[in-house]
Amino acid sequence: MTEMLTQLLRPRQGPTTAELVQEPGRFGLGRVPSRVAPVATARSVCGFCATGCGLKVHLGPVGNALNLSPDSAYPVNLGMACPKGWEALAPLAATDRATTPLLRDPASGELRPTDWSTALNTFAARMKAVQEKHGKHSISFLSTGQIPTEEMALLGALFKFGMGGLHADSNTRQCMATAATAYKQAFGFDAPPYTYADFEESDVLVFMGANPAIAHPIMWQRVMRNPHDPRIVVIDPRRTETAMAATDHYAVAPKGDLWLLYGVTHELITRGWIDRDFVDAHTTGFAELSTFIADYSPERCATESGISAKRIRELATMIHRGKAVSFWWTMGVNQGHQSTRLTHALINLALLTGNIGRPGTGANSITGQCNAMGSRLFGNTTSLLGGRDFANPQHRADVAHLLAIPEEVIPSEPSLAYDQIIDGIESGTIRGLWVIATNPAHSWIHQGRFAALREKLDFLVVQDMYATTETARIADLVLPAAGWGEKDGTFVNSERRIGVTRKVTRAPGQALADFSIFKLIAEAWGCGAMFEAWSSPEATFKLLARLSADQPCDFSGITDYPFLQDAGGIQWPYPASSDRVAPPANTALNRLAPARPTATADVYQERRLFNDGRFFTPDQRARLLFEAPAPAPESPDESFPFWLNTGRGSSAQWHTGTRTDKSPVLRKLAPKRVYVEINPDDAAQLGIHNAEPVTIRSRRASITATAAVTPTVAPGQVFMPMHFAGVNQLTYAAFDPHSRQPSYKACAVSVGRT
Ligand SMILES: Nc1nc2c(c(=O)[nH]1)N[C@H]1C(S)=C(S)[C@@H](COP(=O)(O)OP(=O)(O)OC[C@H]3O[C@@H](n4cnc5c(=O)[nH]c(N)nc54)[C@H](O)[C@@H]3O)O[C@H]1N2
Ligand SMILES: Nc1nc2c(c(=O)[nH]1)N[C@H]1C(S)=C(S)[C@@H](COP(=O)(O)OP(=O)(O)OC[C@H]3O[C@@H](n4cnc5c(=O)[nH]c(N)nc54)[C@H](O)[C@@H]3O)O[C@H]1N2
Ligand code: SF4
Ligand SMILES: [Mo]
Repeated sequence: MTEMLTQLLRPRQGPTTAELVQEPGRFGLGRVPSRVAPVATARSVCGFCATGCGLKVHLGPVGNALNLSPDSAYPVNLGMACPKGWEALAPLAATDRATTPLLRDPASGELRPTDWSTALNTFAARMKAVQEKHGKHSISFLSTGQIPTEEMALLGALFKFGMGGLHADSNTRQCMATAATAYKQAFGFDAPPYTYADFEESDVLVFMGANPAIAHPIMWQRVMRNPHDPRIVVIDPRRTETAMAATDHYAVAPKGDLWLLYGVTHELITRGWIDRDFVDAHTTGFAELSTFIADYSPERCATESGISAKRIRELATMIHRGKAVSFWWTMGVNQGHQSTRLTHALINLALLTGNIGRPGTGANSITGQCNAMGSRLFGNTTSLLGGRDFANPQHRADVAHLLAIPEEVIPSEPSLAYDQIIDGIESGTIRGLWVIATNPAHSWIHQGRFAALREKLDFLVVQDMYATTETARIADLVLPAAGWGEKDGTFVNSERRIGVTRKVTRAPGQALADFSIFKLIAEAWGCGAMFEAWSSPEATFKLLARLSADQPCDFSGITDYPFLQDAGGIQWPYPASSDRVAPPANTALNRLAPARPTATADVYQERRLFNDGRFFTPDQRARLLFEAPAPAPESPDESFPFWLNTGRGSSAQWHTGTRTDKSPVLRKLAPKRVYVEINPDDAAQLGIHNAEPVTIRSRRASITATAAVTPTVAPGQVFMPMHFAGVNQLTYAAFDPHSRQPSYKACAVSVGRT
């Protein structure tokens, strides 16, 4: 360990971030200090959202990042970027970066700087002590969708195969668990089928519970480039920026979506507006669905969905008339008490109407974080490396063989989900927690309960870029991590495109790449030899490519980072066997031209799944799944008369703000204080004026916010952005039973003048 540590901490060429901070204005919207001219450019992908835009980072004479611009040759963003992308370098220069490990001093109770050796030895000794006292499975980690796949895979492998842990999850549970679960159940694999070209090729686009104009601005730009004069339908209780720009807004009642979609399905089936050939050849469950849906006439669905029978029929007609209809969804669907079945209701619409596998179609989950897709495939939490199943002996044997590790170290039991890990901490079965690149003390649902858990943990480790996050401040040990731009690796974006992210500047002080931290922990734990082949991010990538072979996500044809980079990123699947003559079974390799291509930017750029109607289930048929709608676990009543909806507030704010709050440019573009949007009628009735402070109460907490009186929220509803810490004190911890994703967007509150 000592040798590895010395090597990693050896002063490297180029200035440190701290030195760069001394030159104000050096980062940002294209500002290059006059005396430093870029001498080279590195191509990278953005580390915020899952759009995965290509960025060109311009480097100074000593190889350090000066500024950046969007990459016009990258097939995702075509030269565009949103404010976060333009400002991606600014958070690296923040003054509150964690620059040394910090250990809580028992005497003073304060976090104090320590050296890496002490930090690593403490990590190993205290986690092992917890395991000895409370059992192997009494330690746990909560990780992320925001570090490269190579790091995520190393973490998952280290924890489960090296440290003997079992219970681990990531913030993708808060975000993508529903889409992943629904795809697995319906398609047999977690496989979003689309490519971004579909935004431009549909003539009807249905967005449900998605606000891409704010949350995925560059995807929205792709929609705006659509030349087919499309119908754009937005299903959202709020009149969002996306809804305003759409052709049709369906202001569905909060959590009324299942009723709406069942009304539409009823209309499609009773009118015979379905693609019977496709349904018969490629799906199962149609007879059962037809029987079930008979009870869901548009008239019956109107009351609960808040949408008139006439408009339900109009939506069915639009879908029927569309030549290429695509269905897109994000958190308004994934975060709900019945979210998996709601996702299936959308997937059913695509399957019933044969809108899948062709340009401009699909049942398409939009991903949130830059590498949520990598986390889903290689996090080694819910599924075994490469989208495999821990319970399947053959899968365990394959992984053991490929990694040259004993089969016995691979657990066969499933891990607890995030909320169950939290329950485990509450009940005392989980005593050691390691939090990597997520900030649950702000983002997890029902914070009051989360805060109380700190007392129950024997050891809390937080590995983050900043020592100031809500979670880092309550840790026993803080491990300082390098961030995006300070390390190499790959991300998998929303359309399954694997892209390379590059180290373009040095991490400050003694902060290390998460990859290096995991390697050092493996050494300190005594299992370093198991990860010898994982010698660098790129070596790990090659290992993962081999691990992906013969899986639906097979990318074994990608040889190395330069190949990937030259190609402008590559969407999986890209099997070695495609070599690269014919499309592999099960997939459509659209626009694939030459028989023996080289990896150039105009080859292999767009592909979608399922053009042959063959899915990844054992019988290759997709499943039509459904369930009767159930009321939300908490809904407004006399004492708490409003629905509280939460989500993204502005395109300049990222989640808990640890990164975006560090950019002066982004701070200017974002609201300063927590606010609550309330309808003018409700405000008038309560005597509330715009911009005055109000108190929001739920059964769990009460917080003060600034009133934003606006007709974009319907009467009886209020909306708060998730970027401010108090919001999750109000939320109610309900979960979808299949995906265990929290229902962040529906609880009951009261609003009153402060
Ligand atoms: N600027 C910015 N961009 C981001 C992020 C960020 O923090 N900031 N985060 C990224 C991540 S991780 C994610 S997951 C995505 C999230 O992207 P989105 O899901 O698009 O964003 P949200 O605002 O969370 O939720 C979308 C919409 O769901 C609606 N909604 C609420 N309840 C319901 C309901 O019952 N039915 C329906 N149909 N709609 C409902 C809300 O009104 C909201 O407009 O954004 C990504 N992009
Ligand atoms: N009320 C409400 N709550 C929500 C939501 C909602 O819609 N409403 N949305 C949910 C969703 S979809 C999501 S995805 C979550 C997001 O919730 P979080 O994941 O908790 O939010 P982030 O602020 O992105 O936290 C990421 C942390 O990782 C750190 N970090 C960044 N890069 C690196 C790195 O390379 N290495 C390390 N070690 N650390 C790094 C950052 O500093 C930050 O502290 O919030 C969820 N919470
Ligand atoms: S849209 Fe997403 S990936 Fe593109 S620049 Fe903005 S944050 Fe980055
Ligand atoms: Mo997310």
